[in-house]
Amino acid sequence: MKILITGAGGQIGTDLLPILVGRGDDVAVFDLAPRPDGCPPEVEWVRGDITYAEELNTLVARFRPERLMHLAAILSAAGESIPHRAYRVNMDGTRNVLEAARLFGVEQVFYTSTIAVFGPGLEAPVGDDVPLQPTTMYGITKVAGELLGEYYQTNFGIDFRGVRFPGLINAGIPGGGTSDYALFMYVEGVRSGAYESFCSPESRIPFMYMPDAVRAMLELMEAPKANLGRCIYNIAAMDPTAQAIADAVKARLPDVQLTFKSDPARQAILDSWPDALDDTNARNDWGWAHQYDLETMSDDLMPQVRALIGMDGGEPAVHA
Ligand code: AKB
Repeated sequence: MKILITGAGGQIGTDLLPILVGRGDDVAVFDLAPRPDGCPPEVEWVRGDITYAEELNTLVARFRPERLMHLAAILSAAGESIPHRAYRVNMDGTRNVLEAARLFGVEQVFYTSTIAVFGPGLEAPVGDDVPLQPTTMYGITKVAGELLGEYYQTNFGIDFRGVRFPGLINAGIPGGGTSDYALFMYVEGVRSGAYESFCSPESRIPFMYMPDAVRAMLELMEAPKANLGRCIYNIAAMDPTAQAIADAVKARLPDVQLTFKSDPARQAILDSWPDALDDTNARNDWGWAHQYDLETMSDDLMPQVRALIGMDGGEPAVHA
């Protein structure tokens, strides 16, 4: 399968690329960032700006992907500090991807949506079909992307599908999200023995371990269209408080100092998101089932973080 991925230099792409290459896909990447160390040599890496349609179109016209996975986006915390850029990247970027798919006959566009499409005051667990009233630029642009993709499916026959990701955790450094405190507890905990989370210990949002997140993308991508009752699905795995995550880290790193100092801006973003998601539709339509909870994730993740930082004595990969 020929697959073009936008924004694959970020947190998801780092784990996704080797899996796609490993299963025999022919993969190209379109990203503003340079090719990172460790990118599989089979992947064609093209640097370009998603807000310029011509740059993307040139690659799509040449590579002729059957699928386009659209990961490029500015996340929630970064989006609040540069809202106009977030609007441009997330809105124009998504339109350019869908338009490239229409112009060059790409069969499927996979969209990475987020819990940030939801706004405050929803009773958990929050289902797929509640009113979407986000209060961040990131959330607003992701709602628009969901709707635009459905428009392209209805009017131009593009097979548009995607998931609303919770906060994602892996052994790396994420780029500009508000859910990042969870990952930093593991990475900074190992690297420097201490981390001060920018939220209150009671903060609770949905989270998912990256191997589950990548598997969700692959399973939904391959699911028969006839089974899918909708384009965009909530998916869920765990919904620990920040304190519960700190406890899981401390159980594996007893000397670590994990403290909390709530930053009003980032706390407000977290408080606007749901505590937990209802992912019944994903489970019923395409058999979604998470494998990792907080404990099994922590057992699997901690040795990877140690290998990345402690034993190598190196710095973790920084994703744009
Ligand atoms: C963020 O924190 O902005 C992202 C997300 C929840 O979509 N990780």
